[in-house]
Amino acid sequence: MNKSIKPSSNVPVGDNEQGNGQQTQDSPARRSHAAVCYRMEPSKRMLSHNGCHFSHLSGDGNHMPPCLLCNQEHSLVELEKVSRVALMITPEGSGEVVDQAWEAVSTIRAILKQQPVPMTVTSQTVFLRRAEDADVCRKLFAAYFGDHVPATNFIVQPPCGGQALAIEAWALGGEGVDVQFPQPNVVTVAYDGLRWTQISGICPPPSAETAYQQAETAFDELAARLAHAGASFNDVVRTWLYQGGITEPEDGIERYRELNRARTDFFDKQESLGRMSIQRGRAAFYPASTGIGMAGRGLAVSCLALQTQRTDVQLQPLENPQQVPAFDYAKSFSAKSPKFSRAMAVIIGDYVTTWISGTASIVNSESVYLGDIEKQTEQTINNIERLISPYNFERHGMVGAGAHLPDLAKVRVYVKRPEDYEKCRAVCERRLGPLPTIYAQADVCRSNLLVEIEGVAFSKVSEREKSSERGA
Ligand code: 3EB
Repeated sequence: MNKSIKPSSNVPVGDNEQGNGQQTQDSPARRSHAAVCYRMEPSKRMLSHNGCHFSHLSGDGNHMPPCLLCNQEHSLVELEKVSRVALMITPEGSGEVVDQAWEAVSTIRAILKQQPVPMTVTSQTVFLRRAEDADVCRKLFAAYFGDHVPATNFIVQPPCGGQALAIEAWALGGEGVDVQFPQPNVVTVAYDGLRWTQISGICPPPSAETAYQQAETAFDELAARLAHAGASFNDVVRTWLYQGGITEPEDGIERYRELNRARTDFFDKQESLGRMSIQRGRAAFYPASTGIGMAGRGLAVSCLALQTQRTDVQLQPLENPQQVPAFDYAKSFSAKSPKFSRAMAVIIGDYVTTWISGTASIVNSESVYLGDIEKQTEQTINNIERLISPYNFERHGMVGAGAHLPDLAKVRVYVKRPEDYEKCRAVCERRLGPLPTIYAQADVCRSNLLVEIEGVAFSKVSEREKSSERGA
């Protein structure tokens, strides 16, 4: 526990105080600006030790004027000495692309500025309405971030609200955090004996023509960058694969099936080179993943790896008891099955981070509730709830761990048909409560799936279970 990273509960937030612990409270310069300087409240504050919520700081919580910048949603996660912010930013949506991008970046900046410790944006995913708009965003990021551009994935998935873009950004800061930018689109984060590597924006060149070649080239490039960063596929906990024309045939075979064939071949090759051990204990160990469509015919991939020597760190892939593991899907779905786990739990001491793969309305191996967006959304959320439940963790041998829907820090909701957005969102809001979310239009890898949801949950190993373990 470290006091300096926690928002001080004794800072009054009134009409003329911003309550930003980063600066001295009584600085005259700040006072003169305070009237236009509003705190943007997090949607969620998670794992906080002091139980201090901004709603306490702002009295009855209703003094807050409407946000001056974007429609912003963010979660604050405090993991002992390190704080993370997950930001899901959707601009208001009317201006030029560059204006919307500035609006989003300014909002991210304002939210990070109000944190009590300096924060670094390590990765971002930019959901674009049009592929051509990536260049404008790239220039803006270069100007704003300089040598520290986060690992960035541009994906052509129009935000459902009609905006030119939306941005998911992850930032962190705190005592002993070391962030490096060794190569473009490669960011490493080290603290407390943990080393995370985020690699993004791997887009095969146009010379990689077929879906198979694109996937092969992208995975090879990921492996090369991992190696450059001193890591390997053995350390990868999460992958994201955005594929243009995912359900379109190519020489008579669906592009997603070709991607699965290339991924299987790649993992086999990595294993034969000793860079990946797929069989760990009695179970298969595949990263959690999202495999989803985007506009165009390209492919964009990213991954997250974790390296550590710590003995109190455990990686646990999770399967859903109500779903056939994707890697065991029958050949009728894909000649080479999709090699991913339903989720990856990363247990660090008492803290559990659960990366939830893209999850859809699938029971056993079958898509269910065909044509019904509301029921598909419900089933998808039920699948997530069951997947991350303490019961499911226990089934995987981890007693006292597990999470519930309120432990989600953010989700992305991929909606296939724009006209389903409002209905889908109503179900999500009812089931998930206030939660930073981006809704984007994307084809799901089976043409009968209308929605897919991915997310991250943060939870703690229960004290009761630990003490009973100690007592045993
Ligand atoms: C499914 O359950 C839906 O190919 O990496 C979800 C998550 C899906 C990841 C992937 C595919 C992938 O089969 C599709």
